[in-house]
Amino acid sequence: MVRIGRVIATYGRHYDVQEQRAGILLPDASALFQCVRRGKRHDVACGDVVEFEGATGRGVIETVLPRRNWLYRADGQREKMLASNLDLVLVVLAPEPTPSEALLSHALVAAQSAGIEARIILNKNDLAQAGDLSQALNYYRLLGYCVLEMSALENCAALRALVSQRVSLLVGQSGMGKSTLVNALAPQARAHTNTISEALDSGRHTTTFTRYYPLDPAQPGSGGGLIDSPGLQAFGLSYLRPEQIVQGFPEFERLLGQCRFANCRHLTEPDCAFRAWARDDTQRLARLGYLVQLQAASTVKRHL
Ligand SMILES: Nc1nc2c(ncn2[C@@H]2O[C@H](COP(=O)(O)OP(=O)(O)OP(=O)(O)O)[C@@H](O)[C@H]2O)c(=O)[nH]1
Ligand SMILES: [Mg+2]
Ligand SMILES: [Zn+2]
Repeated sequence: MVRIGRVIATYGRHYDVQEQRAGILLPDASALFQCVRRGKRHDVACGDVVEFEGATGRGVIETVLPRRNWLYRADGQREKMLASNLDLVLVVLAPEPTPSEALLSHALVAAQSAGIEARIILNKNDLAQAGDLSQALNYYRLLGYCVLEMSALENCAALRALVSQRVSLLVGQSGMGKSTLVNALAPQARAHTNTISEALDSGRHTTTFTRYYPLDPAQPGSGGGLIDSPGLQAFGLSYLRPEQIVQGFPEFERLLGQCRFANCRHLTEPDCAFRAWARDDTQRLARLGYLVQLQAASTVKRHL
């Protein structure tokens, strides 16, 4: 029997699919099917709406229905679809472990190029070093990004209002508190979390699969939900063209056309407007570095 469902978890080549009717996920346990993909294809992401053949809790995904949007990263030829059909991307940062601004910048570019709204979450603001991180994030606030400060352990009410009725993906480095935020907001989630030292010592990330947790388990399809994902170390975007990449850097986009050479790579070329603007400012120079890094890794030809 062909059914329609939403992929609520991806484990390597296995997928949990929750059946839906009229676009609404069915809440009962009998609506959950453990599926594989027909033909061993590797094109299924958490959030996908699929047609599947299913009976007694097992199934085979036949077709992935058209996606509204999707977020994916690619390092060279290796591609990984993170999730699809999203309303919001939450990039989670915390003062410890040491946050990577490159990862933040690249995740923001990914969301922008996918046409998905993004917010920056400064988690663990109960820690003393949170003030320094907040100050560093002023640069992003001035660019127009919204930064929400919270503590998953003490108070994350600001996030509750934002995610209600929407499907949000949490992304970020390992140990930032993504799963802890999910547990605080999605009742019955019980996503596995771990102390940072334990997680890093073992060399493994705590969360190893991507999973959707409904905010209202009684109505899994209508109250919105959070998608927890494994920690990332890098967010390669080699599938974007250089001119798409610069659109995710608003401070440099406005300088387009002002370098002496139309094909300026903003490295050592004379009269580079990007470098002139960044000159002695550490944060501007760092951002230019993240831009140049993505452009250099692009595997798509320049169209200039
Ligand atoms: N002080 C403090 N600790 C927090 C907060 N949120 C999470 N933590 C701790 O940070 C550690 C890592 O949290 P996780 O939720 O497992 O981190 P994660 O981002 O899901 O990590 P991965 O699954 O490896 O990607 C745990 O020990 C949490 O208790 C917070 O707001 N304040
Ligand atoms: Mg986790
Ligand atoms: Zn230039």
